[in-house]
Amino acid sequence: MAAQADTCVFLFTEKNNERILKMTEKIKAIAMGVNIKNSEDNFDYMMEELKGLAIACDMEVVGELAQNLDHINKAHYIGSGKIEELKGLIEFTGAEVVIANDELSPSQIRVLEDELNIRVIDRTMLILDIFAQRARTREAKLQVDVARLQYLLPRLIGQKDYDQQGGREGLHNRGAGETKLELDRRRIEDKIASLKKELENLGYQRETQRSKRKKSGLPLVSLVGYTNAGKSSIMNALVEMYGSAQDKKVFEKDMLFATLETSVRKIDLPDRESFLLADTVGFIYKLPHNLIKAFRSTLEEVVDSDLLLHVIDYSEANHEKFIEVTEETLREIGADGIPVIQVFNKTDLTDTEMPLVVNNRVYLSAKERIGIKELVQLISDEIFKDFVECEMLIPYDQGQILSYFHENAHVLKIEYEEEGARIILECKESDYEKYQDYSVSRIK
Ligand SMILES: Nc1nc2c(ncn2[C@@H]2O[C@H](COP(=O)(O)OP(=O)(O)OP(=O)(O)O)[C@@H](O)[C@H]2O)c(=O)[nH]1
Ligand SMILES: [Mg+2]
Repeated sequence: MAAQADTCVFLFTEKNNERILKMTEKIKAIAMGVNIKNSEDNFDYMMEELKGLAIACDMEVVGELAQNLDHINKAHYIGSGKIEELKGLIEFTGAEVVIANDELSPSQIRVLEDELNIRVIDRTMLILDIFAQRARTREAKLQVDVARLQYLLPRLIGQKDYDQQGGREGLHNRGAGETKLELDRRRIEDKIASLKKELENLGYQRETQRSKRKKSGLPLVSLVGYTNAGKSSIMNALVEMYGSAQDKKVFEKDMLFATLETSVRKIDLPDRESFLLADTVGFIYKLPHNLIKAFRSTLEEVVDSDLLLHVIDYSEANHEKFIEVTEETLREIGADGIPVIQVFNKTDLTDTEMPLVVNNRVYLSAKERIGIKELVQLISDEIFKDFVECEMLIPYDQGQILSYFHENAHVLKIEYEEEGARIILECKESDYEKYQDYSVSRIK
């Protein structure tokens, strides 16, 4: 429980008594949302998801309030009449927090809190809190901290004047008081700057790893998709079937944002071709921009990929919308334009027969390990499509070509003969053309 109090910084206060109280009780929350007319978003799903986010942040959802509007109310998110209804609901349920389904402006929060007399938070804050709870590595923690402070900065400044009006206690004391930064804009800015600097240093290390990986010449394939779609499960299925024995499995679990860090594993296919597979953080509706920016370095793996496996929870009625959200986020990080295989996972929970391959789509079940071979075939066809299999004879005074092929191609066989090294290899079409003078025969 202690960890929970440490991590939900937006929700817990420094004041000892209250902190202990909140550690033993779940905070009661009301989920509120505005259903904008003619919007393409699936409002009901988003509200369910919002409740899921609240539960993941260890709250108890005791009520829900939805309003149909042409547009969001600029001053107080929901309409004035609805605020009265919300007050009644708060009184009836004893709720301590109201959560908005959209990101609120600092002034909207201020006005609503003034009206309602309890804390008002939003979807963005919940997502940031969950990320904070899940972050394990130094880099992930720093990235989340930067995003949270950036989110907090304008809101604390707005809050300052408001608090000076006095008379607010308990939950109204800003949770992030723990950081003791709240009334000091400069200190927050300095903190952000120093965190970014530390991140930059870590970035150099990551860069070294990346260039090492590039040197290995192995294609990089990344798993991307909505949170909880089964990306890590697919990674584990592939590692189990084609990874090396010492490769550890990655964490898979039925919860939002189980994965925050990128993990890379080497997959060796039966025909001796290999590639690197990266598991990455999941996406969600309205993933906060600050968070995407902060996670840019983690997501560089995705941007660098030769191929993306877009994993979709096919059992989820809303999956078409998830596809859109993922595609939008990929555009935002600059990973559009990379070839994609759509992996419809959890087909075991649907009526569709599997395994099934339709063009660049595969319907499978990571859980039941059905369709994994078909997926691997699709991957292999895509990443090795412009590879040539050939035989070459490299004279001994051209040692640098041989090392180039060792690093950038798959040398399948090598024999040292009098005139040079006779190799059978798979290499890129462009490399084959470049070194054609040494070619003995083209096999494929
Ligand atoms: N029925 C069924 N469940 C699956 C399948 N694949 C994954 N799951 C379950 O779905 C849940 C989420 O799986 P993960 O692999 O952790 O999902 P993820 O996409 O990595 O999620 P994040 O890391 O949160 O983005 C787990 O409870 C899995 O057991 C499948 O093929 N069928
Ligand atoms: Mg995962």
